[in-house]
Amino acid sequence: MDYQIKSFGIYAGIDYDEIWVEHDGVIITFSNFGARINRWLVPDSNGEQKSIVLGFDNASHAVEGKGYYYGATIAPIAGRVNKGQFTLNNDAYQLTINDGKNHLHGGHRAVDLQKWDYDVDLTDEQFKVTFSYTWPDGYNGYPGPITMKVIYSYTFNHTWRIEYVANTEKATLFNPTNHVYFNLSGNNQEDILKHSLQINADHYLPVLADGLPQGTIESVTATPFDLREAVVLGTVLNSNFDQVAIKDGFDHPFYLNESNPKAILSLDENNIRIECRTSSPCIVVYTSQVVDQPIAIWGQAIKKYGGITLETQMEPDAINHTNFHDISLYPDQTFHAWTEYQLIKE
Ligand code: FUC
Repeated sequence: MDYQIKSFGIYAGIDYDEIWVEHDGVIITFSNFGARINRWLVPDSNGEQKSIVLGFDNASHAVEGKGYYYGATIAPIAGRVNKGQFTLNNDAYQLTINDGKNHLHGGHRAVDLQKWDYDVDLTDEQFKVTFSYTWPDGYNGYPGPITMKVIYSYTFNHTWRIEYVANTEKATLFNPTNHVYFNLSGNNQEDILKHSLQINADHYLPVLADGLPQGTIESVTATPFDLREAVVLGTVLNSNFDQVAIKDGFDHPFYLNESNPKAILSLDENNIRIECRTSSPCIVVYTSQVVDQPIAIWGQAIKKYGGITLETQMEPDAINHTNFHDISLYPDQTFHAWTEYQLIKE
């Protein structure tokens, strides 16, 4: 295993890095612009390196495509908060509004567009990079400051592991995720409809048209959300089941069962799969159906269903639903969560 630090370009007078980690013919890259995964390059049958995740050419390209959050760390809260409002310890808070009438993914210029400090560490067993960022008290309405670490490692068996560690000086909310989009064909011109997805979940959360959870936890049985056996995405994404139709695909939290792996995304024709393990109770699956901001990936225009996310987290808008997990973080606590995506190519 080896690594190199290359430029990720300059944006608004600040320069950013992309760390290229190579192991066994596979390359995975991370940038300090948003503590993001940016490429995961796997050789195809002709030996050509193709990225199985969507990413950006450089920092200004990431700003151009910021609404897609490719590979970025999302914090303090992933997903939407209803009208950006919540009450914690009888104090009412108002977060900034950046998605219709709601708050989304930490608000304007959240951690996805910030420069993180980092340290790298390479041993015989693994590569590790620790990204650190302090969210200022009151930024986008969140109490803080919140000190965050996102620790990525890449191991000899091609597992990309994410660990989140956070502390706060004032009672706040914390529910981060990573917004990686997979396309296992390595060709973003090919949609993900031929991919199969298995999710070890008996329940899912129905959403409203604007993406907020309705608040109920429903059984997947006899719905397109029953992915307990692997399902080819093309057979479910065009379903006229109301919860698929309302979002033109998946943009839904799945409520995970205990045993790992929680999810397996595969593309049989390329003999490739990703197994996802996590300590988090939910995976939000988003099938990249909204492509209203025309940008290119690796020089080619993005397409509808050009990628799929497996966002591990607690429920979106959890603070406003008593039946969802507690996402509060207090000064005497340390937040911990982990997720692994393992690449398996036969
Ligand atoms: C996901 C979705 C949203 C949004 C965004 C890019 O997390 O829940 O609907 O479009 O990503």
